[in-house]
Amino acid sequence: MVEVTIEKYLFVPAELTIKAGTTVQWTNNEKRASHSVLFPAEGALESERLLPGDSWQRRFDRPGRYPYTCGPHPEMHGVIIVTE
Ligand SMILES: [Cu+2]
Repeated sequence: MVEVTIEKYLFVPAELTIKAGTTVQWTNNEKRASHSVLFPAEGALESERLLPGDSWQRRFDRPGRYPYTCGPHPEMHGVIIVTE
């Protein structure tokens, strides 16, 4: 499993390359703000709202480029790049 943290309205790291079959876990490390993880290109697949301390996981089985944002904060951006 690989970790992405959410802090100061940023996904850290914003760009992450993983191998197919890897699970990514997003954890909200904010003190107050809640966020989500939203994949607009995939039927707007979205996590539940993550309160501070909450985590959400997604496993990536297919190689490709998976850009995402945050539902309530569309200015936040990240991308998962999945390789063979
Ligand atoms: Cu957000």
